[in-house]
Amino acid sequence: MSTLLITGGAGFIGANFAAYWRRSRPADRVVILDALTYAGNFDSISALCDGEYCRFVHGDICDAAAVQTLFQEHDFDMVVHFAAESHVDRSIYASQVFTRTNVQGTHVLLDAALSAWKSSFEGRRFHHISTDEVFGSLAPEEAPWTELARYDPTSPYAASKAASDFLVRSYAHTHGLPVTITNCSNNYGPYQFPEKLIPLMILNALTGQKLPIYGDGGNIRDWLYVEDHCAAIASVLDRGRQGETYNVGGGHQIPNIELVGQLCDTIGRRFAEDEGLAERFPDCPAASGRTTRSLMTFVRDRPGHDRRYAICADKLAHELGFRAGTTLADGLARTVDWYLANDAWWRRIHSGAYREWVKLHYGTEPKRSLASL
Ligand code: NAD
Ligand code: TDX
Repeated sequence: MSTLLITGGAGFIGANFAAYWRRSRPADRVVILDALTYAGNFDSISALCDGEYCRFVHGDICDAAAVQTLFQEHDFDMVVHFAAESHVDRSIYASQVFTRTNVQGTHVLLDAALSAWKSSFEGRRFHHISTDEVFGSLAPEEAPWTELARYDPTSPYAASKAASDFLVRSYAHTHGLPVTITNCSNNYGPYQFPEKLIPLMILNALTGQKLPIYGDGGNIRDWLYVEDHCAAIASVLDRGRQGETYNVGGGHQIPNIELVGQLCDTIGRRFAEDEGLAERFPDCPAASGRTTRSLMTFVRDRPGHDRRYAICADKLAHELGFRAGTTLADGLARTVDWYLANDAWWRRIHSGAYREWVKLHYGTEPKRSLASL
């Protein structure tokens, strides 16, 4: 039986990971530490938090005193560190908070782990969740990044994640802290905050709003279904070598414009199969038999927009026997189905931040706020 600290467990991937761990390791104890920023959502984890096997702590990873107290109260075997500011666009417009949370917050956690575990590192692990964005941008003909690719972050977000990765590695090298790092590609699935491409497109489509494609829509991402990512992290926690970095990719590279088209077609199929959806989402073009693709709109490009990300996940496959198994078609269908079935989750999301974000990008308010739908 282990005790885990999951930071950022009320966010998208952290909440999925907490659920995955509770399902697969019911005897373990989990403490979720989350500041509940705009991206955190207690609704995503409330069903898991029974107070005994899973406890929620509302707190800031930058608060060194609170973090150290938490390490004294719980004898953590593992830290799985997700907490971060995670949205590239936000880091373009206001990046200071990215340095604070992603760099300083990671530093605070490393110090707390080092201090709590210094008598013996036996059975301990600090696992840091990083991103493929630390490697920069690939040209069309370039091979996917391996773990040996040079760090070349281009956005303030990616730079803050790269800095946090270097801090984690430095604690392993200098102090012998037992760490592992995973650098994953773009995740998608249930509970993702609707500022990221896939949930934004699904919810805009359902509510009849424009589907904003940045630039020419030719930017390529490598999509990883979140449950595959959770299983990959578990395999690294179980069998990964200390001090190592593992890339996690979905193996599905696709230009944004094609991805959004596939999402529109998936939504269209669901409306054709279920007449009740037209009543629930009357503003969606599919409710009146039209294609949702009609909402696709080219908008001003993201400054410094990375052209292509692609991950080589062979090390994870060869060393730990894990490869992501969800096909893109299946993952997108499951994701669309989740947002269709869980509109109570997304309708309750605080609308202020979302409205502000939409205004920043389109210069107009959304037709209706998500909260009032
Ligand atoms: P998210 O934005 O959905 O969630 C982040 C969570 O961290 C939120 O619950 C938020 O409240 C919490 N948080 C933020 N600042 C905090 C602080 N100071 N103290 C405590 N909690 C705080 O992010 P996500 O998409 O779930 O990403 C999780 C991790 O995975 C991040 O480290 C991110 O860099 C990395 N990552 C994400 C993706 C992706 O596609 N989403 C891809 C690669 C890597
Ligand atoms: O409205 C949009 N229109 C659009 O064309 C949005 C929100 C995005 N895009 C494009 C930009 C990217 O090319 O879609 C692609 C994906 O965008 P995001 O969802 O913002 O993800 P990205 O910038 O690729 O970063 C993501 O992957 C790596 C996560 O947000 C990061 O946390 C992770 O580290």
